[in-house]
Amino acid sequence: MSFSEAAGFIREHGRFLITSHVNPDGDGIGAMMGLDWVLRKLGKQSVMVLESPPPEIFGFLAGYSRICSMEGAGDMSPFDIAILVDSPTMERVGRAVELIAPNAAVLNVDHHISNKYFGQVNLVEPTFSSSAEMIYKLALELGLTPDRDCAEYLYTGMIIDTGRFRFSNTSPATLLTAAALVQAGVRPDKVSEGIYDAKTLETTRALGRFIDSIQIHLGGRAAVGAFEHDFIASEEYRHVETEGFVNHALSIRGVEVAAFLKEVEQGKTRASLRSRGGIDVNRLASVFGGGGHTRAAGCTIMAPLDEARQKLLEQMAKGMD
Ligand SMILES: [Mn+2]
Repeated sequence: MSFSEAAGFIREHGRFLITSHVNPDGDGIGAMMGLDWVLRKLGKQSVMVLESPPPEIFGFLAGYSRICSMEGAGDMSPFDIAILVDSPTMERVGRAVELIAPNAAVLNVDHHISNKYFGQVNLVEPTFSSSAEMIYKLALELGLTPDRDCAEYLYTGMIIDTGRFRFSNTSPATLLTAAALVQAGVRPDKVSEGIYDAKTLETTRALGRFIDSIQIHLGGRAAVGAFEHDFIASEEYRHVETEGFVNHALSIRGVEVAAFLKEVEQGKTRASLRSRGGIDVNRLASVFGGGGHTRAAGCTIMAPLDEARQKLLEQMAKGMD
């Protein structure tokens, strides 16, 4: 499916729901907001809804309050037209799926290699760094050049998914798009400060806790850090944003694969996985029903923390020679 077909889908409809996966990262948020800007520029109606309130850390983006949660959506009726961004499956949007009418026309815009092609129109491009980078190309396809606000949304998505242009998904095209966004008025220092230098004290303390929790396994090739359920359920944790924590485990010399485990509910452990190349964490995550990208993926393991760690390490060992 091409960008022109996705553009055609947008042109032929008038009122859209935009949503993304639960616990959205900066790419989910940036791509949603960029797409919302595009639709409104075209004179369309657009509503952004996520299962839960969006992470506060992206609150510096102009118009951020346009994003509502399912709770904030109240008794909004289901939409006939929906666009999912950065979500590999329909289920990943969580309860926001209730706002998509059963017979709705769905456009699926995503760059996850694990994408399940669930839409009527599927624009799935795993070679793109981020969904935000895809939205930039889609905007051009629709004859629009992002203004500074829109450029900031898309730039935010791109720096999150490329780790500030450090990861292997940073292609020449990624950097050319980033250059165009800076040309459009993005201040890289301002965006970077907004995301990386505006942490809550609880987040910085939690990073220390995460780093302390790291254990090395599989002869030094795997690093696993974890938060127990008690901490996750605490009042303090409500002010913690864990985006990027797992990379501290991956940055240890000799480590090829890293995991951040969170026992989100008793007996239910969420795993964020990162790899430097040798191990395909999309495949690793898929063993547990998750997915993502070759070097960044996630899954939920239906087991308490210690058991989840053991299961994961067994699968990691299988992926090594
Ligand atoms: Mn993404």
